[in-house]
Amino acid sequence: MTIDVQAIADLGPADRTAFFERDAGIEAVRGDVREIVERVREEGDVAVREFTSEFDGVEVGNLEITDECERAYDEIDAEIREAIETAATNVRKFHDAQLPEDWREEFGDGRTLGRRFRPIDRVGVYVPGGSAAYPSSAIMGVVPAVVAGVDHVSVVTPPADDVNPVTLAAIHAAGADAVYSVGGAQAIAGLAYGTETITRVQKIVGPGNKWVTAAKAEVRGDVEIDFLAGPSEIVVVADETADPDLVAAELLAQAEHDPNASVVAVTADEATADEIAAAVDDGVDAREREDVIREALANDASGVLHARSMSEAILFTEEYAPEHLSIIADDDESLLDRIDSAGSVFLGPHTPVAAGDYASGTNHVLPTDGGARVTGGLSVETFLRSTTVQRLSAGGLADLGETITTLADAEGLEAHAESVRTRLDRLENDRDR
Ligand code: HSO
Ligand code: ZN
Repeated sequence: MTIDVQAIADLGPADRTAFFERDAGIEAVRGDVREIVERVREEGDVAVREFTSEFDGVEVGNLEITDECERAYDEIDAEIREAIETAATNVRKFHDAQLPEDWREEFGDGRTLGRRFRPIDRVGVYVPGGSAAYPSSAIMGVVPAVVAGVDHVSVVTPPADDVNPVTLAAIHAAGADAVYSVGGAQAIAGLAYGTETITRVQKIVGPGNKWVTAAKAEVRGDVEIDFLAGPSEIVVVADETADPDLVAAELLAQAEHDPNASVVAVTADEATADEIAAAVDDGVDAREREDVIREALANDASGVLHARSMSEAILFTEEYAPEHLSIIADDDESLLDRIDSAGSVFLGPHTPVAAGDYASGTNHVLPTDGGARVTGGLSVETFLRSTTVQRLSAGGLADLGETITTLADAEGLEAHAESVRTRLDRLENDRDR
């Protein structure tokens, strides 16, 4: 079997750690990454060029390639251009729907409170290159920033002798303001601290390999980041009505991303588990990226699991907190009601994860490694900051005055209390006059 079939009840501590404490392997490169980041911070473009030559084997001409992206857009195959536009339009519409309205509301006599949303000024989006060059990730990173109203969206993407023109075209279509031909930790450092060429940004988003991810961890604190995204993950929750071939297709699809991908199917029916594993076995040979897929299927964090009940399957899923959750079961909605931790959910037999990966409109930059326990994926909010706004009327202050002064006195912050009493005294004098 290319994928293990196991009972959840039989999982030992090591199995549970493999499933629940997935590790993107970034710690091992933290030391090297720190050096790269420091050098780019101190030496700017010179260091960027040197690292690009060392790691990508490319002597870059112009670091900025914004115009090249526009040219690539004009020159690529019309059919691909159209697909990019359709995907970008759908992603734009879904993210448009997320734009929050500023609001103010009366919360008691004379106490008006509200929230206001403003875009971050300058953000950077990492778009992977190399064997994992994803034009779709350009759309997923850039479009929400544009929708949020970010003033300056920079994109970094690694150079190569044969950079995929479709990636460059997608970066242009998504609406990036500036594009730089640099990847890896040096790109993250360039965005975080700025160089002669690269504009310093306030927040960096987007997926990348372990060097990129380690660099994001390194610069966090000096600059905001979205989250640390590792290899792809999926959990498919299936019941006995699910077509095993479709479940297998979902596992094979996410497995082709990365030898370290974690792909799991979980079902309460042992026969279904066996059928899914057999379908994976049958399907793997015909896949172009068979080698990557086989490694991912053999990962300790991959498997077909059978539970004693759907409740046990749900508990497993909740503890795993997958990046992608597919539910192919009769009562999918009620199963979903019992799950809180998942990055993006795909319901029913006609909803492949690939729909969200490319074109339905939802974002595919999602938390991995259990990040879904505390955060969602990229959204318009990723690129907004909120401000609270308030106004008290004279009556509103009079109502609240004693509560404030009592707490301020209790904290020993007499000047705080006084800032209120002064006002209350004035109000009283005004009334006496
Ligand atoms: N499934 C990936 C995103 C992607 N899929 C890009 C295809 N292209 C996120 O884990
Ligand atoms: Zn994918």
